[in-house]
Amino acid sequence: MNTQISLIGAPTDIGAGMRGASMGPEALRVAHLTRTLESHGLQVQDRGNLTGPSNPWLPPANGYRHLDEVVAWNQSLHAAVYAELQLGRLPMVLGGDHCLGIGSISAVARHCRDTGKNLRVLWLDAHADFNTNSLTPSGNLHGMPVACLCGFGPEALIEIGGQVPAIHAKWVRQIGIRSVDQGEKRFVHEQGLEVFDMRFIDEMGMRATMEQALSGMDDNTHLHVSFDVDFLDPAIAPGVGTTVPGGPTYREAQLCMEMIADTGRMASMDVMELNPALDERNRTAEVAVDLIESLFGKSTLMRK
Ligand code: EXY
Ligand code: MN
Ligand code: MN
Ligand code: MN
Repeated sequence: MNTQISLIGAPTDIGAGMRGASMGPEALRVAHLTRTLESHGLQVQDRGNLTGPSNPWLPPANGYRHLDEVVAWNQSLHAAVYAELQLGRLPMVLGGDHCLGIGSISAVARHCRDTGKNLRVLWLDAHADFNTNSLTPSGNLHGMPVACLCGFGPEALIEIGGQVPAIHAKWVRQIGIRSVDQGEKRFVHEQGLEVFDMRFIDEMGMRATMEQALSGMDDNTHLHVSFDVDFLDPAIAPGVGTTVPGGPTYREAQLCMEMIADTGRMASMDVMELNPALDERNRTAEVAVDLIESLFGKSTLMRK
């Protein structure tokens, strides 16, 4: 795996239904993200934070809240992630809310087109994030990034990566899903997204789930991990705006990350939706850093 990591802070809550995810990047830094990665022999460059429009806190217009601002943040993130990939580095986006997945993953998809790689996206989340402006109950764009990436969304967002759609639904595997809106659920089925929901994980266990979700990759696969912190059970991760009970436990989440690390294929990632305003003494940020450590192959005594 690439050992040259670039941290890109995107301090905004522009697509969320609650304020506070804008403080996510700093909370991850306070939880010693850089030092922790360095302790595993990784070379980390913290590129600091992107800047963008502030949150005007307005109601939806045409089914979208803050569309212009969401576009601006994602354009800027797209450029930053693409630049790091061109330098041969592994970009780690520190969100920020999950609408930023559009800028991040569209950049990864563009890089994969440039280099002839096959893209696989692992979407770790309580939510499918597959709403459109007609399906959304809220207008919040953090509930729509996967749909936008698959070509369903406002023009200015779906074309950020230069090709529409940026990705195909069949490249995506969603894990940990347990909150999907009615219309969104139909659309997920219609588009054929592969979803390993909590029912599946309950019945099959995390190991079999990850074996399936990670199957079919090869030396030419670029694996992108989009980690929405609300993937985790709220008992271990209260610091998010949209907690949903019944998520993976600490050990299940660790195993998920460890199995991703074992593939050696992860080449870009996001850490999204951490909301320090809702956290308790930064403990959700600390859990996120623990899990990121496992994503980069922190091993126990049992393995090399
Ligand atoms: N499905 C709901 C909506 O679209 O408003 C909630 C979305 C929450 C999205 C979080 C970040 O993953
Ligand atoms: Mn590359
Ligand atoms: Mn999400
Ligand atoms: Mn979520």
